[in-house]
Amino acid sequence: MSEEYDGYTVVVIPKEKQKPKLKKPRRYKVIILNDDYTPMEFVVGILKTYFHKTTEDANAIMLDIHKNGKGIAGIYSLDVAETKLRQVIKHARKEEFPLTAKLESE
Ligand code: TYC
Repeated sequence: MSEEYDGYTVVVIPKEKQKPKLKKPRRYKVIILNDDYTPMEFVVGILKTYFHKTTEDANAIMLDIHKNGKGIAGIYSLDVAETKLRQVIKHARKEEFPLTAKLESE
C-alpha cells in the first residue's frame, strides 16, 4: 500500500436482509349446506343477520345452496369464521332446524 495507515479501522457491516416477517393470515370459508327441512326464509335470515348480506344477495346464495348442495356465506379469519359457525348452528338448533355449516380453508 502506498498510503500511510492513519490508525483507524473501518468495519463495514452489511445491512441485514429484510425478510418479510409477517405471513398472510389464513382465511376460512364458512360453507352452508343444504338440507330438506330448514325453511328458505330462515336461511335468508341467517345470511342477512350473521353475514351481512343484502336481501337480494341472501336470496341468491340461499337458492344456490338449495340447488347445488352448498354455498359460501363469507370468508374470514379463523376466529371470526368459528364464531359465525357456532352462532349459526346455535340459532338453527334453537329453532329445531337441521341446518349445517362447515369451515374450509381458502
Ligand atoms: N332445501 C331447503 C328447502 O327446500 C332450503 C334450504 C336452503 C335449506 C339452503 C338449507 O342451507 C340451506 N326448504
